[in-house]
Parts: sequence; C-alpha cells; structure tokens
Amino acid sequence: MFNLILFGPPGSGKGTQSEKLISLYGFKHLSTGDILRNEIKNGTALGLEAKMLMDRGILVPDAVVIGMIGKALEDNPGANGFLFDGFPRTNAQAEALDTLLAEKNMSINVVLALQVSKTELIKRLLNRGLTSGRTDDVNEAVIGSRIEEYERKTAAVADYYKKFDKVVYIPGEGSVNEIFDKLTSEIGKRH
Ligand code: B4P
Repeated sequence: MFNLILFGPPGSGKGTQSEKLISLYGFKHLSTGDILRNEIKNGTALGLEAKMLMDRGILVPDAVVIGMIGKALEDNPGANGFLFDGFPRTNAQAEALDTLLAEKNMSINVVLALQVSKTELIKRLLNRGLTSGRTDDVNEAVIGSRIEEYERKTAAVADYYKKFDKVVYIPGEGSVNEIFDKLTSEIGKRH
C-alpha cells in the first residue's frame, strides 16, 4: 500500500501527471475536481452548489469534499494505493484525511509538490480553456481567484506535511515527460 498526494497550484500539472502515474503504478486516482465535475454533469444538488463556487474560482466547503473522499476510501477496499489529486486543499482537509487513513491503518507516504510560476499557470489554464469546455478556465479573473485561493488557503498544506518530513518539491516546468521522470524517481526511492 502506497499513498501519495500530488500537490500544487491550479494548472501545475496535477491532473496531467496523475493520469500517467496511475497507468504506471495502478494506484486508485482520487481527484476531488473530477468527482465534483461529475456531480455537475449529473445535475445533483451537490453539483449545483459546487458549480456556483467553482465558476467563481472559490473552494467548495471542506465538509463536502471530506465526505466525498471518505466515501471513495470506503468504496475501494482492495486498492494497492491512492493518488490524491487536488486534495487536501486546506489544513482542515489534511487533518481529516489523516484521521480517515488512520482508521484504516493507512497513512500518506509522500507529498510531491509541483512548483510552477504564476505566469505559466495562467498561460496553461487559458490554453486549456480553449478546448476543455471548463467554465473556470476561460476567464482570467476566475483563474486569478483560483490562484489566490491557493495562496491563501492551500499553500499552507505543504507546511502541515513538512512537520512530518513528507514533502518533496518538484520543478513543474519543462516537458510532461521530464516532470514525470522526476516524480517516478522520487516514488521509486520510497515505493
Ligand atoms: P481541479 O480539478 O483540482 O483543477 P486544477 O487545479 O485547475 O487542475 P490541475 O492542476 O489538475 O490541471 P493540470 O495542471 O493537470 O480543481 C478545480 C476546482 O474544483 C477548484 O478551483 C475548486 O473550486 C474545486 N475543488 C477541487 N478540489 C477541491 C478541494 N479539495 N476542496 C475544495 N474545492 C475543491 O492541467 C492544466 C493545463 O496545463 C492542461 O491543459 C495541461 O495540458 C497543461 N500542462 C500540464 N503539464 C504541462 C507541462 N509540463 N507543460 C505545459 N503544459 C502543461
């Protein structure tokens, strides 16, 4: 069992690298962004509430995403490991994750934190907005709010895991394959 968090600001490559990591290692991919977009697609009450916040670049309430992750852990008892993508995004989410994992005698092995400049983040997200159909990617003001939410609420999550010596910073600019090699090299040292 190996559990990792892929951490970084919006547009840092979490979703992109997660896809490659799960196909190499067979981890169960838990992306709170994907789960929320699925709720929106299905028109659920939760999806409607989440859409209003996501369209403004604001984080969804902790209780909602913690509940989603708790359910996903229950639904996947046989997984050989979990890749958390876009979660936790606040210290409250990080503490709740530790509690959920401890109940199952599990813990986080490593937090891989992608570092990308703000200019590059904005460029990537606007570029994705040309084709993704994601309403939160088309407007530069919304992208700005997402980056501000990251700086105000999420960046401190790395400090939470630093206390347990679990954070490794990875330069997140360069080709997708170059960054993937750096990630797999760090996983290889611990897996
Ligand atoms: P997410 O779905 O997590 O989206 P994200 O952070 O914007 O994207 P990600 O970082 O995965 O994208 P990637 O770089 O791979 O969140 C969306 C919203 O959901 C949040 O704003 C929030 O409202 C809500 N939410 C989700 N989780 C939550 C939580 N835990 N708590 C509260 N609210 C939550 O891709 C970006 C682009 O960069 C792509 O086009 C990709 O092709 C490109 N790219 C990737 N790597 C590249 C590289 N090396 N070079 C050039 N381009 C690259």
